[in-house]
Amino acid sequence: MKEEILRHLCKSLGKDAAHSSVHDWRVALSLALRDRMVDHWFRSTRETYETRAKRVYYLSMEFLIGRLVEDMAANLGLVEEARAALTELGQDYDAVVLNEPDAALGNGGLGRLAACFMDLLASLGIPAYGYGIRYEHGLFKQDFVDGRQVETAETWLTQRNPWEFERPEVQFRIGFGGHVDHHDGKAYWHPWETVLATAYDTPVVGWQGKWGNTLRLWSARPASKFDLESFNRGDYLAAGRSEALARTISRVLYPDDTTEAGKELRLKQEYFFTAASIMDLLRRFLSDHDDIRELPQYVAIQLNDTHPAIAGPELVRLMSDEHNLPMDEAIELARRCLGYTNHTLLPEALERWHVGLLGRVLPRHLEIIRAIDEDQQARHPGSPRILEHDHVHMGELAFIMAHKVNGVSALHTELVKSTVFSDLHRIHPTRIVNQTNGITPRRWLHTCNAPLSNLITREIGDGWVADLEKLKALNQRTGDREFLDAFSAAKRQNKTELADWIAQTCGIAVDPDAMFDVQIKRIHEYKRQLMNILETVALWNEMRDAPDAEWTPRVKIFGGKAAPGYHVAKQIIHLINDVARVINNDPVTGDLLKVVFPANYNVTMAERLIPAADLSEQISTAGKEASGTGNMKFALNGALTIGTLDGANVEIREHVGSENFFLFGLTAREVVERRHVHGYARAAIEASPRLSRVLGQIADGQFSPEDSSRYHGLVGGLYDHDYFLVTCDFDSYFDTQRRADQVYRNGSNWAAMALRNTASMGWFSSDRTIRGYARDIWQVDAVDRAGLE
Ligand code: 26Q
Repeated sequence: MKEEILRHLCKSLGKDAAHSSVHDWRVALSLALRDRMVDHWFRSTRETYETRAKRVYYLSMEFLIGRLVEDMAANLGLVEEARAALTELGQDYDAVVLNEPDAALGNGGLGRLAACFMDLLASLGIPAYGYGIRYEHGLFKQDFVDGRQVETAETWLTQRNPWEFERPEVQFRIGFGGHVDHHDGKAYWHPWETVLATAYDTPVVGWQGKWGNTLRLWSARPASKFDLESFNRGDYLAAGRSEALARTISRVLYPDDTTEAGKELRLKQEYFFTAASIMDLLRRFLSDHDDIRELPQYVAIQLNDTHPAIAGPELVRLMSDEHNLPMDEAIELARRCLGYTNHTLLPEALERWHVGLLGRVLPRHLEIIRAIDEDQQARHPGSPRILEHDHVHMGELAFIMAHKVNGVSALHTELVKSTVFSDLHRIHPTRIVNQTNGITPRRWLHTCNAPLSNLITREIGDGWVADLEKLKALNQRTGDREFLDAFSAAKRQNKTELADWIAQTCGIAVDPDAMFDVQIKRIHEYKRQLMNILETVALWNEMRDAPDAEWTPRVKIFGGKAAPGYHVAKQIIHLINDVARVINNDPVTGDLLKVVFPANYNVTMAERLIPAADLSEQISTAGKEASGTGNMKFALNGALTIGTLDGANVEIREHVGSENFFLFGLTAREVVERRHVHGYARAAIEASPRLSRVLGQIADGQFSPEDSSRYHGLVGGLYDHDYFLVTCDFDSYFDTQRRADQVYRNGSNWAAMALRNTASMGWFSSDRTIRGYARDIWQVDAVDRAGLE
């Protein structure tokens, strides 16, 4: 390893060890690790090719990967070797690892899920490709200026990316706009502009390095530096046009995690990567099959939400326009290849495109979508329309073009059946299935939490890393005082390290013995960070009223970004920072209560915070969070959850036991009923002196003396249209928090409950999730190559 690192430093980077920076060492180490992956990777590709195995294609606009060095080293079993090599070379391994920028090619849950799936597909030996966009700028960087969120461009690619292989020979021409000619019963699309999609491949090697898949990300290039044909015709503008489009199309990730109404560039991004991926997989298929009708036997395509839903019409277009299949047969063939995962019920997040826009950008696809719509009507008269009110509904399109549609938690799937897709569900009663989300135990326990991970391995061996259900064995230790102490000590160590980091990055001193209460996720009204900060103020009030009472010291930790155009979410950030400033400087409460909100929450920060959390905040309005995956990461790392009956919380509670979960709040059904009660929010506020007091303080400017009306709008909104029922759940949330306080004060009981959580979370490995997809949707075999030689 030492020699390989030195060789890369010299031969690949052209650097002399004596004059190398941390960055150089990190790139050299990454290249050395990548070398070790390549053999596994080639072997897997060869085997898939030779056995003509069915391949899975996971299409996702987002892959929220984070850092890779530790992950790759862990999967290859090379962590100790790498550490030793760098140490012998006089370098600090930890500093080298920290030098890597996060690959933040995603907004949140959906993108992180795609990254976890890539790990599991490789670990289970399923031949698979992830397809996405190689954004030049990932999710924006967040700073706070006077408590307000300020965004700047993220720059992960300004440094060399050592993991990827550029594939200049893999290129597809992607057309946009223009017109369609019809003659002799055939359609000919003449695009107005064209860009080239070129591939960058990152090898993804699974646990113990036995199998490797490819994450192929597309980057846009001008179709030719100066489109010669147009230039010769004297059409200088056309020649420049494709160059301008190529420069923007893979430039930046859209930072909204709910649909932003009909942005043309977004539609072009979606088509760009979907079309390139479909062309690529068809080319691969046709290189060793003659009959395109066999496609469904060899290809399973999974759509991560509707973002790649244009894959349906694109497949139909290629099969009918280029391979001359009849339209209805093309539709049926495409359907047998496609699966669609729904991640949201929020009406504003369901993608729809104006027909004018879609027809302008993709004229042939609009014709095909109309044909799909007619085909569906002919087979199922009265079926919901894909095209309605001048809009193309991507959810309906994805549903109709997929042979299976899945929700991401049991509750969510039931709601998918009974709400957004109820009519389609009636027509296709076996199409919707559930696949509860999961997380990779490698990143989210083994790598991110060394103290706990080592303790578990000492106790039950290391088999749990590949088979998380083995954690169940820890249930026998919940009465073992010595083991509980060791379990608490591991948590304590993580908390001490986090406290040091908080002191350094935020300048706030926190007590590692206080309860670390963490809410980290995108800032959204439905996720109710607002309720959390209101409860914080209420607690502060009561501590000040009786500072000598028996309190449980707390550190409230927040992390998360708001979409740049989401005004209310940005106000909530501002409020949290304003409240933090006041509370953290209050000598009366002192160490009893601190509020910490480090800027720029990302995967790396999650890896730091989750192992150190005592309490996990999963407090969304019931029925709104499709699943959540952060909730799983916390419980696995021995945090107790305070949460509503929403998304996967329901299943987590069933697995860990209701006595080890702090439940509060209205159910999804009660939420819907309550909204029908006239003036429900005002009534809830008036019935709660505690909440009225807090809202009064915020509205009066107690936390924003320099601008006392700053939160009039936010507080007024709660009185008048508290759509997410912060007011209705507030008292029950506050009381449940106090119950958590009491349990925490009795430390040993808390530790036993936390251990039950860790021990019971095996089912939430994405191992189980991927096996479910393989069995119910893709019809491929999971071969456990991790255990094979
Ligand atoms: C769509 C169109 C235009 C611009 C942006 C978007 C867009 C981008 C990202 C819409 C939605 C998203 C992301 C959604 C998401 O992350 N959903 C989460 O998915 C997780 C994995 O299934 C669930 O656990 C979460 O509950 C769900 O919120």
